[in-house]
Amino acid sequence: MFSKILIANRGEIALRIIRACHELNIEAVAVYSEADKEAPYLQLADEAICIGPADCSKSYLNIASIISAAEITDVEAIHPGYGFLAENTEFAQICGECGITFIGPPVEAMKNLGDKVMARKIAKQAKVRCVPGSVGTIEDGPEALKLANDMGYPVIIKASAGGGGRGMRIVHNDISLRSAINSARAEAEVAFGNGDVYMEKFIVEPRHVEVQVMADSKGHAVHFYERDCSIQRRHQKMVEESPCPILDKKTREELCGSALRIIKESKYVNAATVEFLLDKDKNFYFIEANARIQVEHPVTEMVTGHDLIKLQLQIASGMPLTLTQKNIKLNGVAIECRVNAEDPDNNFSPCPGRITRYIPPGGFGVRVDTHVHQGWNVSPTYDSMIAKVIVHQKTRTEAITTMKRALGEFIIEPIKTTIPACLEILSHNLFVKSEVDTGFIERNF
Ligand code: MV4
Repeated sequence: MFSKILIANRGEIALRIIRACHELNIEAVAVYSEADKEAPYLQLADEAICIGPADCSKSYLNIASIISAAEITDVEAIHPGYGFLAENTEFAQICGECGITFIGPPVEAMKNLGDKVMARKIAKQAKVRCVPGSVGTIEDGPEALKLANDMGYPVIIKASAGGGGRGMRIVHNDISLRSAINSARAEAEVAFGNGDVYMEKFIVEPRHVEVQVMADSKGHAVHFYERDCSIQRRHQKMVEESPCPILDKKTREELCGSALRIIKESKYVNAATVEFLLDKDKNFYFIEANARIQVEHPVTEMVTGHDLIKLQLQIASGMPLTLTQKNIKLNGVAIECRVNAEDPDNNFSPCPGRITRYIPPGGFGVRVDTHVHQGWNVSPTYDSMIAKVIVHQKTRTEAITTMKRALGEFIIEPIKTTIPACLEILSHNLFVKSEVDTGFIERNF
């Protein structure tokens, strides 16, 4: 096992990783920007190093600065958390060249899954159903027109290097197809430096269901069941839960088995999330895979009882998974609500500022993952997510009750947060019945 690692991230996930390190007797080196120098989790770290100014490109995204910090502190590995450099193949490669273990997948697997056209090919080789669509990339010519007509509109154009909703165009007819392809291409070129796009049949009002998997370097892989992340607004998830409340046992087995086949086919190591769309008839289709730990990983931890960050550290250090699939059982229901410093009455615009009163919830079945505290100044420079409230109960009904109770207790003043919006979602009868899809927020709020 490692004796010392560096955490190339900030906020709640940096604190989450520090805690896992300490339970494994690993020294944790934190890095921070000038804007985060007062963060109390830096005191919990065994060492803390300033890596630059508030601006992310000069600190948390500054590869040279982070590698320097790792060299100076003589760490064996770097955990990238989520966001920032977590899926940056150049960073993972440089870590390797410097003799530092990147706590994540091998560069090759990361490149293959990061390229969505390649990921579709891998999924097909693994005999996993993808959304019907183009075999590879498409041009704005007659072939695209023919494919769209063969499948029938609507279709969706996606950037091969994209993800999370950027560089996508929904197309309803022949007339707008060419311009959609060209504008998606242009947007992808600017955003990702790669203009490749592909086409899929547009699945109307799907649920977003994702499978947590973990693979070791010996070729052994297990899944930790699925999360339903359908409650999202403009591609930002707001409420996540595990398990997906509408899956039957057989579909769940097929879904999780499919995710594992993709992971094995791509020679993947460490934590991954395999994303699927679930249509009205409960058919699932692979869409993409994320090569990182995700924000919503705690719901999976609560229902399976396994610490995913510890497993990441063990696997990255070369240890084999001692877990077998039959040791991973679903127990109860977990729900997570993201608390963002945003104003729901003002189009969810960021609402930074100093927190003068802060009282977090607690009690039976409640977990709060956060780095904030009374007196903390929420910076406008970073992501607006400031806390995650996770509840775990025997049934979904009880989980909703506990979450409403916990969010009701949570005092964060004077900044505006998404707590009232989450409470509205939890009280909505369609959410209670779980008759939701990815358009739920836009249609109902
Ligand atoms: C889709 C889709 C429907 N059909 N693909 C959104 C983020 C990215 N991970 C994939 N996404 C989607 N892919 C097919 N074939 C619906 C979404 C989607 C969405 C699309 C447009 C506008 C809002 C959306 C919200 C959630 C999901």
